[in-house]
Amino acid sequence: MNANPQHQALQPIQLHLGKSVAKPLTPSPERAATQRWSVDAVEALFNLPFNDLMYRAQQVHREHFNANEVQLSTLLSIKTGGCPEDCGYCPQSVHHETGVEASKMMERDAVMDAARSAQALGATRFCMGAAWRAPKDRDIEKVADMVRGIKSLGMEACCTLGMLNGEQARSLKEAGLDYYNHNLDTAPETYGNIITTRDYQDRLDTLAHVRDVGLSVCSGGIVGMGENRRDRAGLVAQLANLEPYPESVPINELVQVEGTPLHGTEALDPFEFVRTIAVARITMPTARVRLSAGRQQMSEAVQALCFLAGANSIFYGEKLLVTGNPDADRDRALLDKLGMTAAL
Ligand code: SAM
Ligand code: DTB
Ligand code: SF4
Repeated sequence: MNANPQHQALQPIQLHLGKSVAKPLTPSPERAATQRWSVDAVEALFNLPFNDLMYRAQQVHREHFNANEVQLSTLLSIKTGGCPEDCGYCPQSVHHETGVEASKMMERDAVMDAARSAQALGATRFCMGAAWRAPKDRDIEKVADMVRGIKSLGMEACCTLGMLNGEQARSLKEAGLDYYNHNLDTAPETYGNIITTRDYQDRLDTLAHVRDVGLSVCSGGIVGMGENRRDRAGLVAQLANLEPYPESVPINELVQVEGTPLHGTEALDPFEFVRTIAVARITMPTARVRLSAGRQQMSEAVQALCFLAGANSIFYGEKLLVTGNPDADRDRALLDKLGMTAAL
């Protein structure tokens, strides 16, 4: 037996899941034995000396992936602004004066042009985002048509449209959608400080609908919103304890937009961001961990540390939804410098 309590805390523990956790339809065999992580165990990972944490993350990463490959996803905002939700980080909420105008849903042809350009630049996944609390059924029909278009190009398709019911999730699945993105964003305890127009259980319910119809799950969160390390551990534990855990885990650093309540929040120490990536990698070994929003403000050295910590996906293309992202040629130059290649 290990006498060091920290080492004991590093072992995931097996527990039965409560009602509130999304259930899988048919977990793949390697995911069937998902282990439950206590917040203490995840926090103990965060508390490791930096080099030990990086070593452990690299070991896990190399067991499951080519450590020199990164998956490229391109985002497109197909319906921007005017969102009735009050998420404190988001420039697209009607509750905040950010100068983002509400616009109508894009036409299918324009979406297809954007997808073809993304594919020509090397993206393999195309993610369509909409500033909705929850789509209407007629919105789903239009988006399903876009999904069929993306699939006809041979790309992976992902959508992030807000809360879904089971029927809507099924329509998207039938159209060929691969992934649905729906972030838990923060720990359950801090959710009410950031968003008041919905609760954590709403997020878990949508994730359960998405799983139930056999869609792959993309779910992660935002760090740098003034939370503490325990809160970050709480977010990662929630994600890792979904059964099965998400196939894609976007870790966003808050992009501070003037006019949002979180503008002016003290910036997160870059090493803490890298630690979050490493802890996500260790607790969700086969997931694509995506170094997501915040790269425009991030040095190349910190991005390289994120790859070392197990990030193996990025948002690729000059724009996220409404804010900027590094240009594609800058990203290709960075990957070249690091001897990394795009996953096919
Ligand atoms: N409306 C849908 C929803 O909230 O689920 C989909 C679009 S919403 C913009 C998708 C995600 O973008 C959010 O869950 C959040 O993680 C991320 N996001 C929004 N604003 C952000 C910001 N300023 N910085 C970092 N991530 C942000
Ligand atoms: C995710 O986790 N991050 C993306 C995507 N999923 C939809 C969005 C980031 C948004 C950053 C601020 C903006 O441009 O609106
Ligand atoms: Fe709306 Fe999504 Fe922005 Fe929240 S994060 S305000 S739900 S677009």
